[in-house]
Amino acid sequence: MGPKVRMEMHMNNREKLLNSLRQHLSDASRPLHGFVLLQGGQEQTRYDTDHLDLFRQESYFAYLFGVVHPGFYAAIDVATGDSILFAPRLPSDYAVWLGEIKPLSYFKEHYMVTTACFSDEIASVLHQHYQGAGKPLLFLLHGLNTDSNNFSEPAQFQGIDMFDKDLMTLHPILTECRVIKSELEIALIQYANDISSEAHVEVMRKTKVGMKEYQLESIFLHHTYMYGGCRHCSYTCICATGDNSAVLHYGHAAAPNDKTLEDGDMALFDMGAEYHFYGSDITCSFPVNGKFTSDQSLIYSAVLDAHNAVISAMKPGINWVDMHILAEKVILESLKRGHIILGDVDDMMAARLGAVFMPHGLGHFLGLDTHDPGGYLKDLERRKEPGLKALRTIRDLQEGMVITVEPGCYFIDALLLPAMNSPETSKFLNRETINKFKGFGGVRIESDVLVTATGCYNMTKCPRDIREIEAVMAGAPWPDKISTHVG
Ligand code: LEU
Repeated sequence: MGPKVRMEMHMNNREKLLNSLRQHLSDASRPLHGFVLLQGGQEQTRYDTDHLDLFRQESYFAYLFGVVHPGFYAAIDVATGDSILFAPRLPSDYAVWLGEIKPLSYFKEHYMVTTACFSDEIASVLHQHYQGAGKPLLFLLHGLNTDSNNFSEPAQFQGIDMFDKDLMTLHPILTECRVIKSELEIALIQYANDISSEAHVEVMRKTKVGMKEYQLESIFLHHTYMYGGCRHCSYTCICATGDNSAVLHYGHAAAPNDKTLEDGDMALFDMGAEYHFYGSDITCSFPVNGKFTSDQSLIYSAVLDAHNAVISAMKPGINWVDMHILAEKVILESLKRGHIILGDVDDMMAARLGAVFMPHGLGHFLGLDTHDPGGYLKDLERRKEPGLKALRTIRDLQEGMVITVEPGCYFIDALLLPAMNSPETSKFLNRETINKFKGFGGVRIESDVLVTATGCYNMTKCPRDIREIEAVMAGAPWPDKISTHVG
């Protein structure tokens, strides 16, 4: 079962925000008062029906307060550091249909905040607490998510007009707090990784020709929920086999992991569980019949070499774009050795040939969100070149970042055909061998990696070498004892 959740983690997160915010305000010679005010997520019904989707807290709110209930607000007093939760006032029949109506004292104690009040009291409570002159100031969360291009919605409540609002300050500061993980956050990400790694091994062992892709998805979900207490996944499971493994985000409603596994197919399973809001993001690729062919070994080894080369090079100060380029180069060199591409690898790099085989970025921050925010600090601009423009961050690595390393190599007609017709890239492509790989799909190997003071640590513990995978699929025990690091 999952480890006990420690609310101190959220207290520490609030402390970290307060320190950064106060520092920022004093650097700008601004007064150190006002309130950080966040609105938590609301429960949603399915269209016009009363079917309730299972609620999952909004991630910034979860980061600071750890609240699992919908309909909350919360404030932090910048001057005193006091934290105040605002709970919805529930109707009495909540007790009949949904369970005990918890008293405010429960929320105060359970979530380790200074005070708990009702959400219809926000304006009056904050006015009482305020110690500055004039209207109290609210620091509201408003900013761009650079993965979705959506803006976070600033809090709204009755009486907000009685406050001054600052929409600019909070978002970049709070986002930056989330980029560097604390020990307690790392422990949760490690736990999500441990149980998900174990579930991937279970999937590998149970995979047989003739099964449906969704049966493997089901084994993963069962394992992480049954043995790990993980009710949520970090994202929709991608259980792709055969040519589906060249569809980067396969597994969605219109491509629902429903192909039958055929002898000779590669599988690409990208699945990660979430535990107390913190996630994992892991991909394993292997032949469904348990034995690599030489073509499969060629592509798999190209990707594994890239994965390992990046992890060997990662340490604070290394730039992520350089890691992407390193992965591309290792893959192109292997493809050249396999006569899939021809010519000089540096010329290929200049022609951005790598993006034909790996159109996505090498990896992204991971935490409360699968694509954790903070990839593009203010003033950092996205690159324009194919492949590089898909990077979800271009930052230098820092100790405490958790980032996925997920090189891939795919045979995607929608990219190969134009590349064969383009004067810049066609000369590198060996049509004859590439045609042999039609329908191959692709390979991705993805681990979650923590940047340490001197290098990095791979938090994912799945069989990666070809021999390890073949042995595990043939029934050998997976030797690494998977231990939880939560304490
Ligand atoms: N996680 C990747 C990304 O950066 C996509 C994945 C399907 C390779 O979007």
